[in-house]
Order: sequence, then C-alpha cells, then structure tokens
Amino acid sequence: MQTQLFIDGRFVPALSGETLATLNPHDNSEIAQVSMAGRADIDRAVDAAKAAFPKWSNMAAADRGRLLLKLADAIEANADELARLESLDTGHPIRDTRNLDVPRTAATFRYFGGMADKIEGSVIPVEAGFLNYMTREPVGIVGQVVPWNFPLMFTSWKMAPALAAGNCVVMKPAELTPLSSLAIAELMAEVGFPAGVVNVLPGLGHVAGQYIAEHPDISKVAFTGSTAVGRKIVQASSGNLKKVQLELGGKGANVVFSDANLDAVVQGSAFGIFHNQGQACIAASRLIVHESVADELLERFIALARSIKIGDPLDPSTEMGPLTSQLHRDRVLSYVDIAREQGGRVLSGGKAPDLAALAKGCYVEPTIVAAKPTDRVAQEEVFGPFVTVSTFSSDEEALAIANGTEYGLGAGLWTQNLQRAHLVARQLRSGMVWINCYKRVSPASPFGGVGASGYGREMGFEVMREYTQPKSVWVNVDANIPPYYPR
Ligand code: TAP
Repeated sequence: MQTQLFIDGRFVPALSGETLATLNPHDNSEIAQVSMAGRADIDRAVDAAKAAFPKWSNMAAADRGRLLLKLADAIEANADELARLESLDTGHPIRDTRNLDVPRTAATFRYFGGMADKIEGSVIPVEAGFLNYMTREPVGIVGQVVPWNFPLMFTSWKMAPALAAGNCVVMKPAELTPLSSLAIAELMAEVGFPAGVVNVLPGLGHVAGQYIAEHPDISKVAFTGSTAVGRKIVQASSGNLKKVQLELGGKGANVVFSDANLDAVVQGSAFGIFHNQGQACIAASRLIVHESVADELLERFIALARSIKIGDPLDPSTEMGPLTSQLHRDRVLSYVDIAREQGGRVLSGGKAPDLAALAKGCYVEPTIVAAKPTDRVAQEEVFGPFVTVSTFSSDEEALAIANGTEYGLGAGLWTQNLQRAHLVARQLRSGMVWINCYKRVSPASPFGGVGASGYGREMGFEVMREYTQPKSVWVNVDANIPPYYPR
C-alpha cells in the first residue's frame, strides 16, 4: 500500500513531514498514516508536470493511448487488491467494488486509451484563397480535485481524458480516501508513464485543493465535489483565469407515473438511492409518485429497503456498508430531525442499525421519509441512504416538483407511454435523464449537470473538448489573392 505523495514518478514524504490517518469506516480503526501535501509540495508537482509536458504533449497520440490501455490491463490484473483497498477505505461493499468500481475504472482508462488518436480537428470553409483549419491542443497542466464517494472510479474519470488529450496532471484525492488513487499512480509508474506526467497528492481541501485552484501555472482545474466548494474553486481560479470544470451536487428526481412497471420501479429505485449508501451525486434521492400507485409502490419499496443486508464491506454477502466517515454519518442522521421538524414522517430506517457488530462503524439504515417537495430534506443534498417521497396527480405537477430544486444533475422517470417518456425527458431540467432505469453511466456517454450541479461534461467526446483548446490556423494558399483586405 502506498501512503506517500506521488511526485515526478516517485513516492515521497510531504516536505513538512505531516501525515493524517485514513480510517476504515466499518470500525473507525486506522488503516494507515498518509502524507499530507502542503503548498510547497504542490509547487514541486507542478514543476515536475511542467518539465514533462513538452515531451508528453508531443508524443504520438497512439503511444499515449497505448499507455492508458496498458494501465487498464494492469488494473484488471490487480482487480482483487484494488477492490479490497477501495472497500477498506470507503466502506463500499466488496461485491460492488469488484463488480462495478474496478471494472468501470479499467473501462474508463481503456475507452480513453482508444480515444487518444481519435481527436480530430477540422477544415473550415472560409473564402477562396485561404485554408483555415482548426486543431485541438492540450490545455497544459491540469489540476484535479476529487471527493471521497467513488475515489477509484473518479481517478479514472478525471485522469484518463486529460492524459489522452496530452495534458499533465496534478491530482488531489479526498483526505478521507487517498489509497486507491495512490495505487493507480503506482500502476502508472509500473506500466511506464513518464515521470511528472501524473502527480497524486493527498492533502487537505482548504490547503492543497485551494492552492491547486489558485496556482498560476495550472491552466485548468477539474473539480468534483459539493456546490459550496465548487463556488470557492471558481473564486480561487480567477487569478490566472483558469478553465474550470465543475461536477457538483444533485437531488435526483425519480418520477413514477401511474402506468409504470412497479417491479422494475422498486428494484431500480432501490439501486438508485441505496447503492453506495446513497453517497452518489446522481442518487435517486426524491421519489415522486403518482397518487394512484403510491400506496402499493411504497409498501413494496419499504419491504425491499428493510431486507437490504447491512454489514462489513469485506463480507461478500453485504449489500450496504457504512457511510465513509463518522462526521458524514452524523450529518446524514441530522436530516432525520430536520425532516421531523418540518412535519416529515419517517416510514423506514432513520437511525443506525441495532447490531452490536456494527456499533463502532458509520452505519445508517436505509431511510425513507414522506416529505413535502419544499421541505429542506427534499431540497438539500443529504448524500446518504435517505430518500424522500411525495405524490402528484398530474404530469404538470410531477414536472414542477422534479424541476423544483436548484440542482439539475440526474433524473429518472418510469412509464410505459413512449410519448410521455420523451416529452417529460425533454422538459426535465437535468444533465442526464434515465427512462425506465436509473443511474446508468458509461465512459462514452456525457456526464454532468446544470444549475447548482455545475458545468462542463465528463466522458465521451464531450470531455475531450474540456481538456483541449481549439487553435484556428489561416493559410494564404493563392498567390493572386492579396494577403490583406483591399482598401
Ligand atoms: P467536498 O467537501 O466539496 O470535497 C470535494 C473535494 O474538494 C475534496 O477533495 C476536498 O478535500 C476538496 N476541497 C475541500 N475544500 C476545498 C477548497 N476550499 N478548495 C479546493 N478543494 C477543496 O465534497 P465531498 O463532501 O467530499 O463530496 C461530496 C459532494 O461531491 C456531494 O455534493 C456530491 O454530490 C458531489 N459529487 C458530485 C459528483 C458529480 S460527478 N457531479 C460526483 C460525486 C460527488 P478534502 O476532502 O480533503 O478536504
């Protein structure tokens, strides 16, 4: 297990010598002491990235791609170890880290390995006598700041497109969950990424994260995290007018029409909110149900929620693990009181499980709360296994509720009516919409939101625009045409 900063191709301690314990949320025991980067360490990493940039950005794109493909293979070869490390550090059940997080991480590096030599420019049809072409160039040194909810996967979402495009990276994982990003850095060194191309520096958000956003030699900052910190990133980035990409919070609407297939709704909605203990920006955290099917749906949804097996993330039969930290667990539970204060009714859960074996961990039962759409619990991102339920009587009312928060990241709808499905999808104020499913993601499909959910997109060809900048080149190709505008 690597626990030091990865700078210029080597693992090194922080210049200050500072470390911080990373804990296992199952029992709050210490896993390891991890070096914490300060501003001087970020400077070292930026210098290493600057030194590596000319060679890396001029390397044949296919060769950059080949390294990403090799990394994907190395991730698969080390899948068990990576899954275990991620489960230990985050609390994700091992069945999820094995079946989802690790394969998706490899798939993302592989997709962008293939993408590296597919980024083309264009020729623009301008006036006769001139050739105008556009190339896409890397942005330069890219700063990346990621949260703790899917640290392994987000390392790939952030790094893979940036590297495919020819940028060099200085990345800060969350202080709570640095281990899997450091493991990826180790694999990168093994498969032959040149020193300095990637630097991974665990550190505190308000120190290392803030400095990455401020740094005068970093040309772009890509951030995934809360809306509140996203606003700070924008302010900090203004000094050198960096490019900013923000993947922020969400309050996913999950709309169930009266003609929906309720079997599918129950399963899909449970996955939508309880997978990863609800710690997902795209969690289906608001169940919005037509009044005619609400009683039947709720009865089945509550039964499923109560049957979910909570336990040690390393037990392969565990379906829901602990939240990632004690502080966050307390925050999630505080929303149960907030719900009650505004007249909300707890239909299921609302507390830590009564199991002695889980007493030291950060566990919360799957929680279902009936609440008004305007209540705080239906407006603010709880980021836990906590779903609000409200009802509607018309399609217009369903849309008004679904669009009635400041967020606009992911939303789902369930209906057998094709016309309604497409009409509502079009009217939802949301970067992503799932019809008769929820929380599908792919490296090929644009991911991101609108409003308080941020701007810019990850994944697919869209993200390559984020990590490149266009250059327009004019060539005078006809000696008979004066190279100036006639007077
Ligand atoms: P944040 O508190 O915003 O932290 C995210 C990252 O920002 C962490 O690495 C954090 O460092 C760092 N940070 C904190 N203060 C900073 C500052 N002043 N300047 C620069 N960086 C700073 O979010 P979180 O609680 O870890 O993660 C949950 C949030 O992320 C939720 O709102 C969730 O919706 C959002 N999220 C969004 C998406 C997408 S793709 N839209 C995906 C996942 C999560 P430390 O933790 O080390 O302090």
